Amino acid sequence: MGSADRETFRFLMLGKTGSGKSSTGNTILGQDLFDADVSFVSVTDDCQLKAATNHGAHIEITDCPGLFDTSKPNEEVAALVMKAFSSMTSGPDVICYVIEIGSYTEEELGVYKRLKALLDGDVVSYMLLVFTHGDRLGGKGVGEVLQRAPTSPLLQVLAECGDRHWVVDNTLKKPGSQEQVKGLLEAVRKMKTANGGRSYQCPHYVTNTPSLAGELTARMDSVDRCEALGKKFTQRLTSKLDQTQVTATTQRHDLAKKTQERDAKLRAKETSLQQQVNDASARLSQQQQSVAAQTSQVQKLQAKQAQDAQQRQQQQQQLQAQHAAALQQKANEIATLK
Ligand SMILES: Nc1nc2c(ncn2[C@@H]2O[C@H](COP(=O)(O)OP(=O)(O)O)[C@@H](O)[C@H]2O)c(=O)[nH]1
Ligand SMILES: [Mg+2]
Repeated sequence: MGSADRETFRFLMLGKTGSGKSSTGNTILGQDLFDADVSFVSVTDDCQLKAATNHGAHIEITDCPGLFDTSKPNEEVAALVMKAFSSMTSGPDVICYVIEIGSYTEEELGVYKRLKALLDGDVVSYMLLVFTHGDRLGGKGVGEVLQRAPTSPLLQVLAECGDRHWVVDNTLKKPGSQEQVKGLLEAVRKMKTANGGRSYQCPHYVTNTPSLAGELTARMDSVDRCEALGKKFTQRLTSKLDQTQVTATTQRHDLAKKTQERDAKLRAKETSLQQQVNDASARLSQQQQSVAAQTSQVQKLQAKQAQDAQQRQQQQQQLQAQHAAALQQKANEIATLK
């Protein structure tokens, strides 16, 4: 069977120098055709195309170094993108955005945005995030690792690429290394079907003309301008936030002072009221004592009056008895005289 009849997969490898593009290319090809660079320096900016048969498929890989190096001026990045696309025999079936697990910065997100600006809207349907250094995960899924970093700019990229990702450990030897590749080819097959079997064709890169280069640079500059505007906006927001915080602190102090004053006033009022209540109850208790004393005096007087009345009654009775006896005696004397 000639390579024309075989199932074909075309990969474009993008990513920062040292992220593991060449090593991943070799893992996918099943042989070391790219030079893996231990010095972490992009030796050449030239795109390299390597092809091999692996897992019964014809695999073409274009390694495009330097594109994600943040120090590169926009014109150079634009030229590299043109070079990468024009060096492929046909557009890529999958664009591998190669990222070393555990290292992703806002700066890299900026480069990703620039790349998107250079291509067209369809590009995200062809993107697959490749996380190298899978040996660091220790059996955990990359999703689990990202969940622990909810603010990572990588989450935005992952979401844009429909959560398509592949974790690779390029240190594995065969057959382990090739078990991973089987999984990758399965995922790419699904992507090809989802993309209607069409490889990625960016209409801008059919011809490589100076006017095109100009347009690309303009696109990149517009991303720069957006970023600058974003930064200004963030600065304005930050300064507003600072002002708000100062105002809030002043208001908090004022409020605390007012609360203290009000509390002191309330405490003074409470003390004065308590004093009044104490005075009133002291007065009340004095009055109660005096009423009790008066009542006891009245009771004594009443008892004395009752005693006097009884004495008077007794004396009256005695007088009456004496009077009656005297009258009887007189009556008896009169009767004797008669
Ligand atoms: N431990 C480990 N090292 C890796 C892995 N992939 C790449 N490397 C190492 O990372 C360094 C850079 O890799 P390379 O493929 O040259 O990166 P490139 O600049 O993107 O092409 C090399 O030393 C590789 O051996 C991986 O999955 N695990
Ligand atoms: Mg390389």
